[in-house]
Amino acid sequence: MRRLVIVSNRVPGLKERSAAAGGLAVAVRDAMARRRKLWFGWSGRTIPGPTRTVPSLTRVGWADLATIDLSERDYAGFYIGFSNSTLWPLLHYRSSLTEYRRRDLAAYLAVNSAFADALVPLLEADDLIWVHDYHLIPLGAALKARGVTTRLGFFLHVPFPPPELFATLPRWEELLGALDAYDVIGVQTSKDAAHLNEALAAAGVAPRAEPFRAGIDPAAFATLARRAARGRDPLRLAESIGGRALVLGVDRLDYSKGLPERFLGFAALLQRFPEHRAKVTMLQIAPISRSEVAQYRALRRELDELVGRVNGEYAEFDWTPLRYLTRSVPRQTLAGFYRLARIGLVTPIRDGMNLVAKEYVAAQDPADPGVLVLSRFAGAAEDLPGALLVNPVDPDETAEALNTVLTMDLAERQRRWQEMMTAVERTSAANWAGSFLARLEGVA
Ligand code: GDG
Repeated sequence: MRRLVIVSNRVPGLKERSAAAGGLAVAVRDAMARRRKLWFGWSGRTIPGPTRTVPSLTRVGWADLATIDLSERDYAGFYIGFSNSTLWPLLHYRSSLTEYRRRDLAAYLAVNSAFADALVPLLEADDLIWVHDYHLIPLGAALKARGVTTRLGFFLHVPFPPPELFATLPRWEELLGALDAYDVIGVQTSKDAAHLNEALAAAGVAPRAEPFRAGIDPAAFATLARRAARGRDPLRLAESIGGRALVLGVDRLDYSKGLPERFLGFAALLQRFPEHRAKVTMLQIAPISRSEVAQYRALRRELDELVGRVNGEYAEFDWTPLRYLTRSVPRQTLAGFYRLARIGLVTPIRDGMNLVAKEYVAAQDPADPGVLVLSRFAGAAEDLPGALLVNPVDPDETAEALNTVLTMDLAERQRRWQEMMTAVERTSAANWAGSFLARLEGVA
């Protein structure tokens, strides 16, 4: 069996084992347990400079890891700049948040070249190379320029916007032209594929993208949640909500996730359906991310204020409606929290897939399942017909969906859960990675 070389901006599993439990890592580890694997990427460290192109090698139980350190300048231009201040907002349809600086694009191209310089000496003749996400669009072309002839695949984890929007990016044709180096290009949904293919055609580039729906390991996550529900922290949470219904949100603190709109939706529930006051508690876990980017800091300030306002307005002396944590919690605890929640509230303004939605479904007790309230703009909405779909920018619509679930009978919750769980199993991580690699190997 050919060795698999995975390239992504960050390499999982470097520090603790639990870090390897994120969506992409789990998918790859479980789907290809029998293959030899090399995972290459940035170490997460910056150095005064210049970027190192001699990788550090580590062996963990399930893969060989190779990483390089980025110079502080490259980190600023490549990661903070072009990746997360230009491409991230643009790919999430947020052109008004999109910044553009020529020097950031130069750093983006330079880091992709540095990745290629560092990776080439580690390659074997018949490796399969699978490159992940928007940070590394030009990597395939940089590898080919250095004489790599093996099969190259690329997967975009985030959405692709309508072509007119993408074309607001200076030199967009050139960036898409770099995709020509890949043998297989995967995106999350058929809509993303249609948009990207239209943009590729407009740029006169020949390759075509196909959807491969990302997912989780449903059986493993269900087991984790069942066990975790008896753990210390989930029991403490259950005790502290004292029989109230729990509404749970879990997202990186990111403007694509619709957090302010979600809090307004919860406030609208309390305002318009006062019968639920003091009978429902919302918990939002929102680990801080990308705090070097100004818009993320502004979002955090906005949320701090909004949470204070909602609680100030609706709290009782013995009931806090909205609990908000910007810390991350261990994966196992998270699984136990999902299982306790009557409602999983997942309302991104735009999201490639959204694995939280699938994790929430897999974590439920089949005998007494909760219900997912999901944004119609998450990729997962295409997969999960049993969810209540909402337009996240309308707080009243979110409030109405919350009220519907809070008054839903057990039979309907079970029917919806069954439908969703079947879909989560069908679109598992193993199927996602397996079908992508089968295409890459040329057997499907
Ligand atoms: C990108 C695309 C696409 C979150 N908080 C904690 C925590 N998490 C874990 C969740 C889940 C993962 O992080 C988040 O995955 P999502 O898919 O929901 O969102 P992104 O991070 O934006 O991922 C997305 C995905 O790539 C895969 O293709 O679906 O559209 O944006 O696994 O559980 N984990 C722990 N503590 C936390 O506090 N341990």
